[in-house]
Amino acid sequence: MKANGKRVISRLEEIYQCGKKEDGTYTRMAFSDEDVKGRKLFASWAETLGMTTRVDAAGNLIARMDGQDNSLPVILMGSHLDTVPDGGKYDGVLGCVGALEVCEIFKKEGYVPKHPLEVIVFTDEEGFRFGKGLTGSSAVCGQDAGISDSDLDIYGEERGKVMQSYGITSEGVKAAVRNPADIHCFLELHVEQGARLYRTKTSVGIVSSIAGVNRYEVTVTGEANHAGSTAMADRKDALVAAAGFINRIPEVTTECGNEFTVATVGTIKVTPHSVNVIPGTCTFSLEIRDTEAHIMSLVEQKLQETLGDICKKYEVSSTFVPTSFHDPAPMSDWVKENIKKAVEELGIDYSIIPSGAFHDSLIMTSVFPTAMIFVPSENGVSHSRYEYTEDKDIENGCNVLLGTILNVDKL
Ligand code: HGY
Ligand code: MN
Ligand code: MN
Repeated sequence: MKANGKRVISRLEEIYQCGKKEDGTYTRMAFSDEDVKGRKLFASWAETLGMTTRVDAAGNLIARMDGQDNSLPVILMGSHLDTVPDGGKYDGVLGCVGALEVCEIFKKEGYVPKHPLEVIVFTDEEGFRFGKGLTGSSAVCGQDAGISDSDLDIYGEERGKVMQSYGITSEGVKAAVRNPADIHCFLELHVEQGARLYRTKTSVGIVSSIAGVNRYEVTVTGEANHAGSTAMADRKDALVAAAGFINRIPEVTTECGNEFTVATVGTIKVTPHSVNVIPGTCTFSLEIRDTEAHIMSLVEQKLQETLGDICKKYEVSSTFVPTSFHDPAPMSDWVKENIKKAVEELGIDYSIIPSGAFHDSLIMTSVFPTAMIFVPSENGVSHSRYEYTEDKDIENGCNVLLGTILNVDKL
């Protein structure tokens, strides 16, 4: 049995087109019309295969194929269809389309697995709309998704209203929790989004662990004042102090971390936000990621100290508020072993690598045996319209997923 690479690639393109927007980007923001369109298309493919589809209480779209013994726990595969703004063709979509391909091959070959199979399209993995993602996987794992109907998105719209497009509520998502005994394992095929496989010309990555991610909201408070009549020596400019701190982040992170340690300021706003007023406050996001929790703590501590020193120098004050925490997450040994077996059977070269990006698997691995298969991203580019993975790598990834499902189905 072999995956049909052409079919997978044409489906990636079809889902991509669902994200086409008037501004020229291809964006499927969670809960948007484009996202809903993509999910409908995906559900129609599954239904054509004779799979049953349902949307759970967290808005996860689930397509199911019966096994020989439906009392056995489900083999779950999938990823997400939502994108970042001006995103690429592969991030998330490959894991959904690749999982459907496994089901399609089984159907066409008349092969009925022992376990029932489910393909899951998780709700709002990216989280850029409300600043918090992994919503669907958190709910499935019985973890607090940290959402409320009164949350405001980047356009000032309320979450409760926005999520109506999926027919879900913030309180209701909890009902999507799954029993660990009901799921045999979870597999996610994904593009690497980094450059390790590409640079080493390696076809497949077996993910060892997913970097943890801690987020904070930092606010520097100075004094708003007249931009013309306040002498430089008299200013308490919140933005200048914040810029001084942000400028130090790369150095501090590199000093206490390793090659996987990263820290990023991704959003920033000042008040009162006027050309002729010295910024009185500057609020920005800070994110720290690493594969080891103690390094994340050390970076946090050093950055807090640096912020304190800089604020003292500029005579301003600051707050440093944690907004979300996810520890680094190892993948399941036995599921990884079955990926390795599949790769070796296929004679494909591979390496074992960590994931710097997070995925729904970061959450899933806390409850269900979980592992990830990576394929190369050209030049390591992702979260961008320039994201690209070669056709042969897409096909390899789908075949490795297929081989792994055959292996885990025997257990
Ligand atoms: O941000 C992440 O790592 C994920 O790709 N959403
Ligand atoms: Mn992404
Ligand atoms: Mn993704």
